This record gives sequence, structure tokens and C-alpha cells, in this order.
Amino acid sequence: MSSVETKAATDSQWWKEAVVYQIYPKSFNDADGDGVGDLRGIERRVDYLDELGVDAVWLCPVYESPQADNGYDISDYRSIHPAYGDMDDWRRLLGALHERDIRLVMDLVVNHTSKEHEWFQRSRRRDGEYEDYYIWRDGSPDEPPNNWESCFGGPAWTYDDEREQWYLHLFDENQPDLNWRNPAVRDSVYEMMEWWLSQGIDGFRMDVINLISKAEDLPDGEPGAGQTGTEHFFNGPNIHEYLREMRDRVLSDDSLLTIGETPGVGVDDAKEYVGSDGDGLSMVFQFEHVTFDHDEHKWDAGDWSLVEFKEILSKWQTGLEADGWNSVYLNNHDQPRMVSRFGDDGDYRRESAKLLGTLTHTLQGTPFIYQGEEIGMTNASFASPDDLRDVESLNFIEESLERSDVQSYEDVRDAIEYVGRDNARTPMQWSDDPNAGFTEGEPWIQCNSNYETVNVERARADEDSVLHYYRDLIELRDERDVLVYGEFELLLPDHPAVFAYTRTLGDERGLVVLNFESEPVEFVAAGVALDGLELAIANADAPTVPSDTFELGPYEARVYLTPTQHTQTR
Ligand code: TEU
Repeated sequence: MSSVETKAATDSQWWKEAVVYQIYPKSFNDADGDGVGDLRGIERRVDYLDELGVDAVWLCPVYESPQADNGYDISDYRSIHPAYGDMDDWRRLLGALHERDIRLVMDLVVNHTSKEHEWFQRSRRRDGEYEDYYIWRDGSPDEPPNNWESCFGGPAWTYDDEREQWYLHLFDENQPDLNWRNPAVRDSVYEMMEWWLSQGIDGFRMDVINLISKAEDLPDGEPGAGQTGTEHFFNGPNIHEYLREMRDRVLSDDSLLTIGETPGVGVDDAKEYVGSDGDGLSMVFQFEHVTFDHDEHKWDAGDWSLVEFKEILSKWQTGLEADGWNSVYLNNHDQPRMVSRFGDDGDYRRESAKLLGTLTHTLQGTPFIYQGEEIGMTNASFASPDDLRDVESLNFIEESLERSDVQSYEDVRDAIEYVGRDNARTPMQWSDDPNAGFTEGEPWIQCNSNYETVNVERARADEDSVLHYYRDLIELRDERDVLVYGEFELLLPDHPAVFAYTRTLGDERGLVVLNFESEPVEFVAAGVALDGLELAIANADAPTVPSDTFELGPYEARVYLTPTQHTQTR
């Protein structure tokens, strides 16, 4: 079959062909000089996004919030957090994006609200219909109803003196979990979603959506590695009922992009969310490739093997190939900067940033660019706990200092600087102006000290920059169906340094070869059909046609493709 026929056979959708750019509004761009990013600041950068070539923006929460978790604690779903602007600012941003054919996906946070949400305030007063909007349980004030733990440390329960009951919070105590067993809660959520869709958005990223259904009698969890209780709220008993109801009531338009953030799912679970007879989500954010280097918990993350990394990603590539669709990401606002975690943020920062971008744009699935990744932004240094803002990190430090083997912040600083979420939340680095051109005020969080050399302005002026390479990657993926719809096959699964694979779509073929090490390595293309392949993109000088055996330099990336046989069909 020609590649056109095979592409048509693969249920083409705009969001499969798209590249999505994730914006963390607090840290993207500040227009009013208060040191906090805002909607008008984002609007000023839409031409930057257009030049980059992205097709959609995932905007992290901008709703009214006390900011206990930087907006993932919502106190009013239908108003904008004042520091970010107002609905007029939001409508102008939507218009500016749509004028440039850039779609807008909003963050849907409905596993929990803020404690300050009217619903919670009325629930704690046992006010009529709101009495059962959250998960309340009797119990003596010093004995939580079960042993579940919060993702942010400590018990997942807090005793409320006003209602004289415990309430569940799988995250911070300021983020009480909604009671999805209550049809009134579901109706309120669906009404809110319909309202945002009526504003003209193009989809939702659904925060921890596979946590909304809890085991009915909230049984104790099996203590062990990680958060206690997850077996009773990851992919809970009614999750698919709720998501199918949401789809039928709100999300029947399949041109909407719906991304479920689903910690703890495997490929088979994912098929129930995204498969042809699943719940109708476009894709999920799975976590296996960003937690495989954890031991007891994220803070002991460290050594990882490329062989295992390849095994996990390949499993997801082949697992969803025939039924469903992958998201492809290596960092976001919760994860460390990918060049620091999976590349080399020192001598080979540029090369490894390009290498990782090559991976995310040539695997099968929708690539997600996290703000700043396109210029190779890195993890930061946090000399003192006072430099930190993230509730998860601050809770971890507090808990750690209670342990006898932890004397001071210095004893946990390495862990914080390796996987702490503030690494991803330092301001976007626009220029070498003060505060990286992010704000004319005092930024809410320190800038990374490398902003004078790592910034958009400098990258724009350097044709060999990570930024220009990302633009080329996005353009290449936009032009070549084989990179979007082609079948994935892993090569050299046991090679400790080389990540190599082919993509095939009818008569179109691709070969991707990546060296994940700082030492040169030899690639032997045993059994791979090299005829007709030509170099399409590389992060170093490379021959136009591949030979059976060739050497890759430190963090060298090459993509070979058969020349296009047909006019682009998109
Ligand atoms: O994240 C859910 C989640 O699993 C994260 O807490 C992540 O695993 C952890 O932070 C890694 O250290 C979502 C949002 O992306 C996150 O920003 C929110 O804090 C969280 O839900 C609660 O809404």
C-alpha cells in the first residue's frame, strides 16, 4: 500500500499529527511586572509559538486558586486567577492562538478542588446538596480512617474541626478529593466542562483522572514502596463508568484532544482509556519511563539504564500501535528538566538536548514540548530551602528533617536538585536581560543562573541552536507521515548506549539512530534495509546516506528517511 493509503487506514486525527507545547503560566512570561507570569504575557509570545511551529498549547491551570499547588488547587473553575488576568485576557489569548491555527487545551483538575472552593466550604458546613461533595469519614481526631498516604507526604486525611470529621486528600491538605460517587458532583463537573467548551477550547488535559474512583469502603493499603493505598485509587472500580459518562455527556466530539494524566497505568490499562472500545480519551500520560529510576520513592531516583528505558518506551510504542495512541514526553512541570535527567547538561547540553528532541519527535505518538525544553533549559541550583516553592519538595524536607539520619537541608539537597519540581518551574529564559526577560519585577521563583547564555534571544541568533533544531524537527514531522503513522520497530535492544529504531509506513521508511553516551559508539545496521535512505536531520555533520556500519559521536542523533514519494497529504 502507498503511504497515503496506509495513513488513511490509520484513522488520522489532527491531534495525532500535532506537536503540543505545554505552558506553565506562572513561569512563562510576565506582562504586568508583578513577578508572576500572566495571560497577557503569554499573548505577547504567541508569534514565538507560531514560529516554533507548534499546533496546540496545553495551558496549565489559570483558574482562581489560593496557589497552594500553583493552581492545581482550584477555588473557582469559571474565573481566572487575578495574578494571571481575567476572562477578557483569556479570550484575547484564545483568539490570538486560533488566529495562528494553534489550538488551546485547558487543564481539567477535578479529582480535587481547593479547600477554599465554595463547594468545600458548604460541604464542611453540611450545607444541603454539598454535604456529600467530598469524602468525609467519622473517626477520632487522632486516628485517620485508613493508612492511605498523600502523594506529597504524610497521611491522605485531615481532621476538620468545623465538621468534626476527616476528609480525604490524595495530595495536599488544601486539595480535598471530590466524591465522584455523588451524581451531583459529576453533574457539576460536566456543566463546568461544557461551559469551557462553549468558550471555544479544543480539549482538556485531565489531571490525575484515573484517581477519581476510590474503592468503596476505603480499605487500608498494603504498605510498601511509594504512596500507600494506590491499589485502592489508581484505576478504581468505577473509573471507566465515570469516563464513559463524561464522554457521552460532554466529549462526544472526537475532534477534541483529551489527554488523561494517569499515574500507575500499564499498557493494558491504557487501552481501556484510549483504545477503540475504550473510554474515548485521545491519549494518556503514562509514567513508567519517568519513574523507572525511582526506588522507594522519587527522591531516591538516580542511576538508570538505557536498555530499560528503551524497553519501556518500545513496549508503549508497540502496545498502542494497533489500538490507541501514545503521548510522548520526557519532562513537564512535575518532572526534572530532561537534558539534566536523560542527557548531559554540562559539556554536551546542546547535543543531548537535540538528541532527546529527536527521540520525542520520531517516536510514534504526539510529542509534548515543555516550555524551555526547546532551548535546552536545565535543572537549577537551590542553595537553600528558601529558594524552593513547591509544596511537594517543602513537605519532603520537613518530613526528612524529622529523620535521625538527616541533619540539614544539605543532606537532601542533591535529591531536590535532581528531581524536585521547582527545576521545571524556574522562569522561561527569553533573553540575557535581568530575570531572563521573564519579568521587570521580582520573580516569584529564582531564575536559573545560566539564563545569560541559555535563552531564546541567543538561540534565535544561532542557527545551530537547540531552538532552530526543534523548529526543523517539528517541520520534518509535519511533512512526513512516516514519522507520525509509521510502524515502530526497535533495533539493538540490548545495546547500552545506542537507541535505534525504524519507522515504516507503506513504501516510506525511516531509521533513527541515537547515541545516549558522551563517548563515540559504533552502530552496525545489521539486517536493516538501508537502500533509498537519505539523511533527513542530524545534530552533527553526517553522511547523506547511511553505511552498514558507522560511528556516532557523543550524543549524536541521525534520522534517515526515504525521500517523499507523494505530495504531502496534510
Ligand atoms: O500530578 C499528579 C502526579 O502524579 C504528580 O504529583 C507527580 O507524580 C509528582 O508530583 C511527581 O513528583 C498532577 C499535576 O501534574 C501536579 O502538578 C499536581 O501537583 C497534582 O496532580 C495534584 O493536582
